[in-house]
Amino acid sequence: MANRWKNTLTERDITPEAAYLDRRRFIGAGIGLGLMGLAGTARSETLEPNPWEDITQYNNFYEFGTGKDDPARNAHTLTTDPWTVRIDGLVDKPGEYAFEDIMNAMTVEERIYRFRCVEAWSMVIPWNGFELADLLAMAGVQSGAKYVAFETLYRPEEMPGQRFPVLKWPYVEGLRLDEAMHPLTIMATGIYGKDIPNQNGAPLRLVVPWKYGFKSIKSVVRITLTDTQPPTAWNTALGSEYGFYSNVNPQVDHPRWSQASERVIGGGLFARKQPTLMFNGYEEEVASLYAGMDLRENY
Ligand SMILES: Nc1nc2c(c(=O)[nH]1)N[C@H]1C(S)=C(S)[C@@H](COP(=O)(O)O)O[C@H]1N2
Ligand SMILES: [Mo]
Repeated sequence: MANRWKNTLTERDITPEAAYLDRRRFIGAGIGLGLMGLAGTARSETLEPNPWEDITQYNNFYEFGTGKDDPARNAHTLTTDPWTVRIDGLVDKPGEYAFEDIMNAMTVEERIYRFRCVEAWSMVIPWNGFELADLLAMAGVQSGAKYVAFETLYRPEEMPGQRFPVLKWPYVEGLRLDEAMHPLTIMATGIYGKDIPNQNGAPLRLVVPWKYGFKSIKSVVRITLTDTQPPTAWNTALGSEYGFYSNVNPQVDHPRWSQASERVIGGGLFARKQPTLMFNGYEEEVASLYAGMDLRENY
């Protein structure tokens, strides 16, 4: 897959994945930790990314069907060029931003993040993307803004799942402004240095690594700054099970299953289980956002 956007190019466009993984081990040895910045690697452990196949063949993207392999099979129908993102609400410069213009203004970097679905499975994904805070700064956040609302494309001709009322379409999500501005929160445009595949939310999707995967809304076409908490797709569908915050929390179980551990994707039938970490391992970075809050109440 060729890169469409010049500044999404990384060294891995010319480096085979195997060499890339070697470099990761090198970094794990303690050299180049500075590179990782806030990418959650302050913890001593080194994250080993899942292979490309895991990340792009096992997906949740209900606009293309509810089976894990449906998105990979069906998402080729999605047209991602041209693409615009409407940024509106409480911003100084509302408007339709062309994806190319966004990419030219943003600095794309690599973030290797844990990714934990509310269904109790997880992967490690090497995203390429930019901080959401930088995009919001470009639009100029006004002082009255308290929340950020996100919306996925609604295009049933290309998204066959939208012909069925599985969720209320379009898929919507939301963050508190401080969560949206946190440096760990990114808009991802690539994986392993390649353009993000359609099934993973091309051409740009949110990634909030300390929250359950469904908060990381795909194929975003609209971002709205508001002063009231916006509705979210899964909360609207089943509010008793999916809250607005949806922070990864091994101590607060889903009403129908435990969140204490997770199945690591890969490894087939003998898939490994591992304990789930508070805030998905990003506690040091984000716990202060929720100081004094009852996380059981605010699930
Ligand atoms: N628009 C949209 N965004 C979505 C979803 C979806 O169905 N539609 N699924 C969510 C869920 S439940 C998860 S776990 C992640 C999966 O992302 P991945 O397929 O890139 O791993 O996307 C999230 N974003
Ligand atoms: Mo999920």
